[in-house]
Amino acid sequence: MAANFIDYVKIYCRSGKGGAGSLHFHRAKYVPKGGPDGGDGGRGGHIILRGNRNLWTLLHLKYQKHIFATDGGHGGESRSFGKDGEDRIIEVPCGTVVYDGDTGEFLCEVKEHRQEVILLKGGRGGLGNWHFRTATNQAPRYAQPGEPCEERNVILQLKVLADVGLVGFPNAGKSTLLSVVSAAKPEIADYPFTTLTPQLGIVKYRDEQSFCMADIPGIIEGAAEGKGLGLRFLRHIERNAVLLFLVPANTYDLEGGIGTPEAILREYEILLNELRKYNPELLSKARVLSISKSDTVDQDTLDRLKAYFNEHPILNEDAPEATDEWGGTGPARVEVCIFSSAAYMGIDELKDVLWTEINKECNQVIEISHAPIDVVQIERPEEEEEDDEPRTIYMNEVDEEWDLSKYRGIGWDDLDDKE
Ligand SMILES: Nc1nc2c(ncn2[C@@H]2O[C@H](COP(=O)(O)OP(=O)(O)OP(=O)(O)O)[C@@H](O)[C@H]2O)c(=O)[nH]1
Ligand SMILES: [Mg+2]
Repeated sequence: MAANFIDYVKIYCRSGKGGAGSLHFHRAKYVPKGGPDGGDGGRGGHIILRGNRNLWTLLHLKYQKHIFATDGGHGGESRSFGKDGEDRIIEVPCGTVVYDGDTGEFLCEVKEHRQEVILLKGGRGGLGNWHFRTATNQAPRYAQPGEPCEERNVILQLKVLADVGLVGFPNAGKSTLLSVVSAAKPEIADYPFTTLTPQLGIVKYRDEQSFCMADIPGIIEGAAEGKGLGLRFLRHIERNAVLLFLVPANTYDLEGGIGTPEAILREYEILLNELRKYNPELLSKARVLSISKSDTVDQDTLDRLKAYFNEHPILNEDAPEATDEWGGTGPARVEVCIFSSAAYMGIDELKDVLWTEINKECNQVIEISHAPIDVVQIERPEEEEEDDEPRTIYMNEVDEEWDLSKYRGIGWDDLDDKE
């Protein structure tokens, strides 16, 4: 499964050259000085991207390194036009963003089914000499050449379009939630980083309504610096209307113990911080904080948590101002839900809250600017695979993490000295 989820490809594309206009004079028996009759060249083929909602990944482009459109044909005698070059249409899933492969600059994006975007324009064909005839120059001895083609490396990145994105530490129960509310069958296990690639699920809601939920790999503190799986997958929640934060109820805090509001808020803040480092615009999205695995703590703890968050509502200062029940405006409130996927408790309430948030007018706009990407730093999944030769670590190699000198003076060294 993991190998089939391709959300990054780099392709070298070239549109077609325009055909040259023809330089030709009409010739026929008994027609002296037949005059210019060179026809125009044809247009070169475009490279076009077309959205296709039946595609979910860029897998079909993984092994396609070059895409070339054909050139336009040259113009001919008797004012005949050259043939237009054939366009090349690249089918991509909705939500594909295109960057320049050399500079990382954002070029365009395809969001809707059947939406077509011309990525590279084919050159226009040149005009034949027939166009240049004038009263004073009845025999123009020139015609236009065709326009050159365009060529560039492009990077296609998929940013899936879901309504709700799950954000949480590894093992928070994200995949379990997705498997309970939708028909998706993500891998679930009690070790961190079970989910390695984003998963999507369609959540059925009451009368025939549904919304889409995206489960992405867990985030840990320092993800922005590349720890864990890094922030590579965060782009998949860039366009979600609502972010659902998951913090397990049995989160441990050294001071307070298990399941205290402080422990939960601390984890929530770490997650927020990582999102901020990735793209501060993510913070302006509607958020819901959910406390998962509620079956792992006793009822008293849950009651205490509920009471605490009722008294101390969490506010989302970055979101657009929300209107409250009394008509006033203020920072949007982050709803807090408590649920357990294992015991199926609180799931329906959670869906209610999500549905309300998705349909709020202020959350409808999910436009986000696509920052240029760093083409040098960017990870290339297919190249990483080749590079996993086991590395031997030799004892005399001084690695900072293995630097034993800092342990000198404790334990063995003391013994050695004495001997
Ligand atoms: N008791 C209890 N256990 C749960 C609940 N939800 C998930 N778990 C367990 O928590 C562990 C991790 O669950 P996952 O759904 O794989 O967690 P995840 O957030 O997807 O983790 P990663 O994919 O590694 O980021 C599994 O062993 C689940 O069985 C719950 O509601 N109650
Ligand atoms: Mg998972």
